[in-house]
Amino acid sequence: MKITAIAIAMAAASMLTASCAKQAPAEEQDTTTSAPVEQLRARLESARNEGKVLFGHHDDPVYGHAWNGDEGRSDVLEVCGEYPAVMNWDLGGLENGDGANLDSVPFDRMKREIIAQDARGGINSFSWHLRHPLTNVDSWATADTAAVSALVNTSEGRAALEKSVDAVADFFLSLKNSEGARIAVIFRPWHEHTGNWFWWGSANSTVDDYKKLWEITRSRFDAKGVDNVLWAYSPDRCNSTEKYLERYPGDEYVDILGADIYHFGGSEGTPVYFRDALTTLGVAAREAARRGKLAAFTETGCESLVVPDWYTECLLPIISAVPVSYVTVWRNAHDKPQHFYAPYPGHESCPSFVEFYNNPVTIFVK
Ligand code: BMA
Repeated sequence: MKITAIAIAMAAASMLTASCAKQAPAEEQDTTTSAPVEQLRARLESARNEGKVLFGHHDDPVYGHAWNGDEGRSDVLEVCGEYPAVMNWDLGGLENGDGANLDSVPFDRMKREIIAQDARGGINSFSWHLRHPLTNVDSWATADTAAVSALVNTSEGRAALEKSVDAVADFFLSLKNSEGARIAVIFRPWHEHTGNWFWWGSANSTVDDYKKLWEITRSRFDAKGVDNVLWAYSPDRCNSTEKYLERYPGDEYVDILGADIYHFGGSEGTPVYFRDALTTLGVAAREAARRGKLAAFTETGCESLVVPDWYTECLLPIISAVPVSYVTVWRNAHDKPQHFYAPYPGHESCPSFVEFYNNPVTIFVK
């Protein structure tokens, strides 16, 4: 199985290197005086141009496998000695004024960790599993096929959506470093919309209505003067360029072309994971190069690391083959023992992870 997977990766890699030549930035960025968001863009471009990939982990320093809320901890740090370069956070709950997000991470703690991650030279990225602004059902409630239309095509819905979006915009505006400068971040709204597990998924939204979600989100951010966000577009697996771009809101809305693709089915699932990740990320990287944008593997993972050498045998070949600037794996839940995507001390996947960490392709926070 392993040999098959590697053979697929090698074949796809040679195909991809032929078609996704790494691009030089259009012009040299002055990273000392440019706006924080341009400095962030330049960092991601330079990682790509050097053939390197920043490693990220969701909710990394606030909880992990069998611990919650401690200070100064991180499963990644405890396994390899360094924090991830990218920390992903989820803003679900912020739209309702909750004190903690949907996974019980207090927003004040999150903010402290965002500032700390920025201060140590790291990057912060955000997903948003929001509740429906009109009906208040959670992101996974898919029964209402008019869920998106009601928000973007009625004045009542639009007002509710704008209120939710404004809460996120205000949160980003409030992220400042110790010198009072805004911290640049990556925002990845309306993600995995090509699937059907969120109320903004393709079964519950026309193409035009989905694009309106982006337009309204962006117009509220612009109205509030949010200038510290890079926008990431992240469908689920797509088997063609047409599928990938079907709901793409437009170059004026997107800075990073991503994809969220998980490894299912243990070793048996490895060839499918390689095929889907390489195909979808191949499209993302090609389109990013063509449009002068960045590409990223915005979400991935193999739950429970049931393939113990997953980091070196699966993830590393993929991110080495496609010019993505960063890769983010999902969370290590503290209250669900099987729900983890990064190793924790003592887990059998640690040697593979440490090898991944030591590989010259990967970048952690230092
Ligand atoms: C899912 C799982 C859930 C979690 C949700 C939002 O993938 O991790 O346990 O509540 O994401 O973060």
